[in-house]
Amino acid sequence: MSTGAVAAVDLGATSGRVIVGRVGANELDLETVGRFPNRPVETVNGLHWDLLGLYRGVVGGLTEAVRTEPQIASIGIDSWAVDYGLFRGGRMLGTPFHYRDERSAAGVEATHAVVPFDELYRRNGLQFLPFNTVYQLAAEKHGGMLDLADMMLLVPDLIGYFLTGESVAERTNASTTGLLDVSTGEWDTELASRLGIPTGILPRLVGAGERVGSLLPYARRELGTDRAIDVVAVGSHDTASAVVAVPMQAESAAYISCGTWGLVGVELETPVLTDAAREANFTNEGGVDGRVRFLHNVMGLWLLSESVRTWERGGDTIDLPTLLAAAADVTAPVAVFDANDPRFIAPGDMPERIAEWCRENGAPVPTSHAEFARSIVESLAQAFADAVHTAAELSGRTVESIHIVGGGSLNELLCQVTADRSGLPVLAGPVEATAIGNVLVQARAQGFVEGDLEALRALVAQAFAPRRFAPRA
Ligand code: LFR
Repeated sequence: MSTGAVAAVDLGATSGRVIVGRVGANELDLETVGRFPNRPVETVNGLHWDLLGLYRGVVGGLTEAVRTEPQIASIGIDSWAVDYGLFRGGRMLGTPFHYRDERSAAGVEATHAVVPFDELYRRNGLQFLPFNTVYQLAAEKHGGMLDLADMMLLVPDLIGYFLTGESVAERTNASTTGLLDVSTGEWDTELASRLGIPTGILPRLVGAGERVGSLLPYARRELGTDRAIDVVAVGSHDTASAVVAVPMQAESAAYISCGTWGLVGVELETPVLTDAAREANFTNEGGVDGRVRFLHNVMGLWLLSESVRTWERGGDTIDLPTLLAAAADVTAPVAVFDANDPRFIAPGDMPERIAEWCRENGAPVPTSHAEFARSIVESLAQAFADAVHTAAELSGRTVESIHIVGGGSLNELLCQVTADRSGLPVLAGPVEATAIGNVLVQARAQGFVEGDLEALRALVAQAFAPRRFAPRA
């Protein structure tokens, strides 16, 4: 085995980045070479992702990647889940919608009228989220777009298609559509047909580690390279890549991948499809190497970022570290609200919605930015702790520690309060778990490292030793 370099493209809900990873048997090193904002756009028909703007950012970042490391062996792409572009004859039909667009509500009703939720759960194992692809497609049907399309590509696969011309659906992300059979891991074409979704739009499935294709000539010119660099499928659902890089002992640990969302769960070998799991709204998403990500979506740092956005729109300037320090100093009792309340999904005035929840539930309404921030942190930590305990109960696992990775692992108050509220030690980091998971799966495909996920996680633990937060009495 020799050391080599790969490029990871990681698209998040607020920003995208391109990272060069250098990996060898005892080496794991990351260098961020590109960063660009992801700014959703609201137009007359709803909330969209600026897909071409994102693609421009990807191309810029990859240009820098090949300049920094001309011999990169491959490129891997991950992003948030569920969202997609529709195509006809290779041409994108319109601008992809953002999962927070409220049009999917109508799709939920239409879908459940044909296939009730408990049957859906038996077939796809997914928690109910109003924006699961299957509901969004039902809304497209209503708009007539679905009949025009001959191909659907999830966001990371769509970027890969622009680079290589190859259309595939990577399995971890395909598992979030609601159209993948949880038992076989193949498209559930019977379900799709019953829902009026043309099965011809579903691309060929590929697994993490498989080669997708190589850069098209135009893309090589754009990137300033004459090498036909391969695009390799990674855990293209960002959470799947993040879980690869959690430095945990999977049999006794829970993980929280905390960014915009807090994805809280355990890694299993087989799905849990019980009534109790369905009622607790736990999902069985596909992991790398056929593992199961048994988890629940908690609202995450979105509550904080959307509050900050509201205050800034109102003319205030917010410095996040200062706000969190002030939140840590709050001594007044603050409300612990239900962070999972659906009223917090759509963009908007988050502080007002939190205040509204408090008034409805007889809880103290926060009176300052610091109190709001503290209330958000306490509420997230409580929801995290509850989800960890539920995951353990539903899966029969004994959980002895909680790993927090992603942006939330830098939030010391959140890590400490999660330890306090769960009564379990919290191990924080790495912050760039998603990019690391993306890099490692490519590095393994290239032969720079070998072994199962445990071997990859050992490498992560060695390169990025987690920080420990012990629960306080
Ligand atoms: C996290 C994430 C979650 C998914 C949500 C919407 O970035 O991918 O796993 O439920 O975004 O796609």
